[in-house]
Amino acid sequence: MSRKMSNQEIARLLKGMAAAYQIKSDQQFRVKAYEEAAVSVEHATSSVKDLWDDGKLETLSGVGKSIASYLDELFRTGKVKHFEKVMGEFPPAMFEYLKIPGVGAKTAYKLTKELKITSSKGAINRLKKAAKVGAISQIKGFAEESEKAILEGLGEIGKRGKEGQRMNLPFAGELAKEMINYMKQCPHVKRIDPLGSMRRRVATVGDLDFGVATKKSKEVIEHFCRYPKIKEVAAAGGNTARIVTRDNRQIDLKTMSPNAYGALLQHYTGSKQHNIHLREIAQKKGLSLSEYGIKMGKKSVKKYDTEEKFYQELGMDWIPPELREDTGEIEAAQEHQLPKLVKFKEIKGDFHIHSNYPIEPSHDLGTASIKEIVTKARKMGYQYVGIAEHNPSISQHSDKQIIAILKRKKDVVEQFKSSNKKLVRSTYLFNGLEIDIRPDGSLAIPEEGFDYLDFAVVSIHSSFRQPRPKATKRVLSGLNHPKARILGHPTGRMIYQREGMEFDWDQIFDFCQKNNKWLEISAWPTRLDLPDHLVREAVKSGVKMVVNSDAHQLEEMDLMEYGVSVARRGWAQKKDIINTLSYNQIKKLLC
Ligand code: DGT
Ligand code: CA
Ligand code: CA
Ligand code: ZN
Repeated sequence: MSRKMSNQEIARLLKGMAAAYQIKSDQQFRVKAYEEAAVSVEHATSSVKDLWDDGKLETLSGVGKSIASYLDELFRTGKVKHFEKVMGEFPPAMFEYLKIPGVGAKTAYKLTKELKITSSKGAINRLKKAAKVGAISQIKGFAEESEKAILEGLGEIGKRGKEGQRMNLPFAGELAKEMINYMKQCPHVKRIDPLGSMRRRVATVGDLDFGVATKKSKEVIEHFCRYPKIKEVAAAGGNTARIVTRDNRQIDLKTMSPNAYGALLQHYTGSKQHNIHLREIAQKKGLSLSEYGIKMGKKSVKKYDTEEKFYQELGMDWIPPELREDTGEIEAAQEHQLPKLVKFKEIKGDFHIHSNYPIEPSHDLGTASIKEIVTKARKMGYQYVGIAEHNPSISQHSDKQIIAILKRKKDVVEQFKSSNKKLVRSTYLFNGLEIDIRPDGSLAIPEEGFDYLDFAVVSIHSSFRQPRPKATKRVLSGLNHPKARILGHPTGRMIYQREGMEFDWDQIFDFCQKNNKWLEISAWPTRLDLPDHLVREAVKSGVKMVVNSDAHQLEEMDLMEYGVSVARRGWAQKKDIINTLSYNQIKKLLC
């Protein structure tokens, strides 16, 4: 196959199969199997193709044997004969319409039939036109509301881009904080927690979910439905409500009395796969699980105020939400072998901050001064901070000029340190640089320039499409310089914009481990790179990582917490993360 299929594309294919079966016949078990496989692929923390490469397709818990064999065919040959046969019976436009939020199999099919649209090319545009002239509400069984819904859905497609409207974790996190602050104004809210993918700190979040412990469900729900940024209440009643905000973000909220809150937390944190596995374990013990608690045979439901007690009842330790993806955490909890995950408060510094020092780079400069950065770092409780601006642009400077710029920057830093002794004694300043690894593996500053640096972050910012062996060599060559300690945003992925580069990770891990090089976990919202599944591989290989904010503005230093989330989802402990070391330990490693 010429190009790697993304999980999203594979999931779409599987959803297409589910839809085809739904219309073709009433084989509900097939529909369900494909739908479950699609969800499992969509939520997978690794690339499915990578799993297949490693012979680990079976670790995807929602993918059964027969679908796995079809995926095998897909990766080997680029297509699946059986899929083509089943889906080939339907107009290709139908599968385009399935991408519209709120449009299911039957509606999609009916639209193609009634509007006589078959080709997938231009299918969406033709549907838009039809909706605008009111042709959809003329279809039997379609009301004006469905026309409006489809128009809305179509509008969303545009905004979502190709990949769907999931939010980046840091964005969702800030939204969640706003909601929590708002909900806390209601005196009946005893406790509020983000649930679902937000609580699991997945790199992208579909919708926000919250749980509230309260004895006054009605009042809490009412308060929720009065959220100032609301566009509409999509549903409300009993102990649950769903709203849509003016910027089209869906938020779910569920309430529970405090004495049963533990089960609610557990149930709606998910993941779905984690919960399915837990349910199987419970069933074997004759227990059934729900958001209300645990039912023992014919007895009434037992309630749990905390999640710890809930998990304990099932014979296991409490599992940090970040690990709840059914990738071995349940087994580890049963054996009391869960890792002690790294915490945000253990982070003692940040090595990737762009200051506004006029270094004349070809990429973007930061906006904060060195003094602002060090002061902010101190406020955050850091023992040290590293500035790492982009290197001076090589197209606009001679080697001599670059050396002069770097020398001047070092002088400025030294001067700053001597005139701010007290500040620097509490939060030490390292003078670094983020240097491009050029396509041939060379670094974008002359050798003499390194004399004026404490350390370098080396990163790829161009030519992302090199073949794997060449890309691997490029990285190893870039990391080879003694001052190059950190590989910045290693895969170069941009969430929903660019897939990560493909390297021979074993070689890179091995090199880093032997030469004391550190892989960055960038907290930058569209990067979150290394991605969590690679963090986990790195941990297994004994590679050290460093969590950095890559801040270009002062407030962005606060993104650090999301980088730590990525580390935690990768099962990283304090010992795996280099910037949990104290200043004295770090100093020895850097000099
Ligand atoms: P997202 O929103 O796509 O990023 O992913 P989640 O994991 O937040 O999924 P969501 O919002 O559909 O549901 C929240 C959690 O609730 C999910 O992780 C598992 C749990 N859950 C328990 N029972 C159900 C159920 O019947 N349906 C769904 N969709 N989720 C359930
Ligand atoms: Ca959610
Ligand atoms: Ca939800
Ligand atoms: Zn960069």
